[in-house]
Order: sequence, then structure tokens, then C-alpha cells
Amino acid sequence: MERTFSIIKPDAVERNLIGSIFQMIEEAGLRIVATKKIHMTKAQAEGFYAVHSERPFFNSLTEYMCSGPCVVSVLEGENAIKRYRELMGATNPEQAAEGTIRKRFAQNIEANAVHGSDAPETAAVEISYFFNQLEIVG
Ligand code: RTP
Ligand code: MG
Repeated sequence: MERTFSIIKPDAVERNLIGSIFQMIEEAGLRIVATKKIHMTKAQAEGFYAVHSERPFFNSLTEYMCSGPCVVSVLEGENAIKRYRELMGATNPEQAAEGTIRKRFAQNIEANAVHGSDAPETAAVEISYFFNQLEIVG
């Protein structure tokens, strides 16, 4: 069993897509073992996306991520990291495959509906950024 970290980003929460995205996650066989709605500060968004601090889109990305509430979750399943990345689809929705969350719901390369961890190390760091062990119920 593996765990990954998911964010339903502000554009998707704003459009009332929490239930639809959770349905796609559950139908893909991933289990939601923790979840909560949060509204990040700019500093929290900058901390979360620190790996992108030198990228040209960093300020825009972190402004967007604190522009409204998000839903953060921990997902569990076999190969959860890779399977959730596949379910999300490509970063740019124009390149996302049919049947993926981003193909259905992303608006553009920035407001792209969801985040998912890209490796076991980042999943562990990202889960612990938002959840303590008592909040995760497998
Ligand atoms: P994420 O980290 O959110 O799961 O997305 P990702 O791995 O598919 O993409 P990544 O390269 O890690 O980029 C993180 C987020 O930054 C925004 N972005 N904007 N304007 C741009 O060219 C651009 N590129 C990326 C997106 O919100 C992307 O998900
Ligand atoms: Mg990424």
C-alpha cells in the first residue's frame, strides 16, 4: 500500500467540483484516508511549492493557490502515486488524455483543478505539511 497527497485546487472548489473529483478518485480504486478544506496563506502556498521558487510562474501559482479554499486529501492504494498522476492527466489540459480529471475539469495550465505528489519522498513531505498521523485513518 502506498499513500499520495492530493489537492483539489481553488478553481475546482469554486466550481463545486469536489464531489465529482472525489467520485473519479474512488472509482479509480483509490481510498480517501484523510481530507479537509483549507484556505492557504501566501506564505503557506510558497512553502508548499518551494521547489518551484525559481520558476517564472512561481508568484502567479502561489497567488492562485491562496485565492480561495482548497481540499487537501491523503489517498491510499497500490501504486497510489503513479495511479493518481495518471488519473490527473497532463499539467496542461490541452495535452491531458481523455478520461482524466484535468481533461474534464482543468481551465488552463495554471488553474488545472488538482495536484498530486510526483514521488514517494515528495508525498511524505506533502502529507506531513498538512496532516498529522491522528488525522489519517486507513
Ligand atoms: P502539481 O505539482 O500541481 O501536481 O502539477 P504538475 O506536477 O503536473 O506540474 P508542475 O510542473 O509541478 O507545476 C506545478 C503547478 O504550477 C502551475 N504551472 N503553471 N504557467 C505555467 O507555465 C505553469 N506551469 C505549471 C500548475 O498549476 C501546475 O500544476
Ligand atoms: Mg508537480
